[in-house]
Amino acid sequence: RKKQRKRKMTERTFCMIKPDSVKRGLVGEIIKRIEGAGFTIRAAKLFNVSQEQAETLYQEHSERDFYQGLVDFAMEGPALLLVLESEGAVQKVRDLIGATNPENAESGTIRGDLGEEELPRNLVHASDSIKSAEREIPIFFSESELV
Ligand code: FUP
Repeated sequence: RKKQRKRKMTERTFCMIKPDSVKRGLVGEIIKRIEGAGFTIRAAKLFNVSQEQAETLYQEHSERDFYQGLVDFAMEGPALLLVLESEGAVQKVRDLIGATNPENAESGTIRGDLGEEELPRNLVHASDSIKSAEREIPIFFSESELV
């Protein structure tokens, strides 16, 4: 039935409130937007990302000229790591965050409203697919850390 086809699946996605956000004191504002959009927080920890974790997270970009800067940035200070759950969570959190480059991100989005610096300093990371979420969550969380 039409109604059933339209129903979105409950999904989990990985989200990282990056070191620039933590340094700028934007954690509360960003969490407020995440909760306001209806996500359930399944895991959260303030964490110093290791080199191995940063390299693994961004492995798809390893041949790009911005890769080293991106890895260094992920490690430059604590980040708030999250597992978020909602119907259609992967797309929903990406809509909330906005375009990769804050300069191009629409107002109303986290990057559009709060982004003030140049790439890679774009405040938040979120998985781009369910497959990515399933790969990224275990880089940072063990099963027992998910509530
Ligand atoms: P997004 O999924 O929106 O985070 O963007 P991408 O997967 O395309 O890029 C991952 C990260 O690489 C971005 F968060 C920032 C960084 N990046 C740069 O530093 N320079 C670029 O030209 C593109 C991406």
